[in-house]
Amino acid sequence: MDIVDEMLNGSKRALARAITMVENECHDAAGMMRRLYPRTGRAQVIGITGPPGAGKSTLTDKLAKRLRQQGKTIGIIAVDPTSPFSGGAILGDRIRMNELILDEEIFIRSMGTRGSLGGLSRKTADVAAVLDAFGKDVIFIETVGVGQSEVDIVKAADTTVVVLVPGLGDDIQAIKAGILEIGDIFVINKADREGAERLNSELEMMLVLNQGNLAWQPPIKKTVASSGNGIEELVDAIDSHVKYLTKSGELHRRRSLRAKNELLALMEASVGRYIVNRINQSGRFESMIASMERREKDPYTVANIILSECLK
Ligand SMILES: Nc1nc2c(ncn2[C@@H]2O[C@H](COP(=O)(O)OP(=O)(O)O)[C@@H](O)[C@H]2O)c(=O)[nH]1
Ligand SMILES: [Mg+2]
Repeated sequence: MDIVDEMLNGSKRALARAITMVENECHDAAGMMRRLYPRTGRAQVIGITGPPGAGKSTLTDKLAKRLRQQGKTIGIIAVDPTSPFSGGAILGDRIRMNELILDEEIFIRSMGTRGSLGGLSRKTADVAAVLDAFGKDVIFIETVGVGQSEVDIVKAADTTVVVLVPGLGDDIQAIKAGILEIGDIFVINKADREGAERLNSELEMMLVLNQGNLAWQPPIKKTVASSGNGIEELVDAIDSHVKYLTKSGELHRRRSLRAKNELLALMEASVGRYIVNRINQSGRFESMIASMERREKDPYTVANIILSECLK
């Protein structure tokens, strides 16, 4: 039996190894994905994003426990660019989520972001696909929502939950427009703190301005993740969003857009590699760059020359 067979037989060790292969962009990973892909598309993928310290891990922990009570199996992918650890362990997350690891049906993987900025969203999507093929019912992707790469990561999710907290700098303008657009559900966590009401009304106003007449009005839920307050309501909101996605055809639309983007990104990467290899082999790369340095040629012209030669 090989790793895919073992994994599909339910081996958690094989699952962990398969994920490592994807993470390390192992040569065999593509062959593995070919066999796993037909088994994907069943899991519900939930993105949890927001500023550091907002309570995303605590919230994910509580949501996972709640869903376990409904008999669902869970995978958690924690992506944190602030993690200083190579290979990806986020110490805080590991410790806090340790309790969950005791539950056989919850699989947690922390992913480092070092040295893989561009490919990170694709890797995260692939790790989610592996968990999906393994048979996890619900997959959480926790990511620090600060920049474009995090927004890209969250695109792998069916439902995106944006977690905010009162008092993170008084100014709601600090909340980037990008994060308002990706939120299907907004959570004001640490609602036990002062300023939750004000954040709520400010957020309501921004969402009204932002949404025009969308079929789905992103709800705002208040939670205290550390005590579990509001988790039930959040689970209900996620359920409603899934129902909306299915009924409206939006799930299908999102997933086909995702498939298209995945394919485009993969092709861009491999065409790029192919061209760089060719030009390196020809030994003319350096001289072309030198001609740019001398301002004899501009980068557009050079790129065009290379492309037309390669595509002949
Ligand atoms: N007061 C309060 N603290 C919370 C709440 N939720 C999480 N915390 C605490 O906030 C800190 C950061 O939480 P964590 O889940 O690691 O945040 P993350 O960085 O977004 O994943 C931890 O010390 C949590 O115990 C909450 O609702 N209220
Ligand atoms: Mg966290």
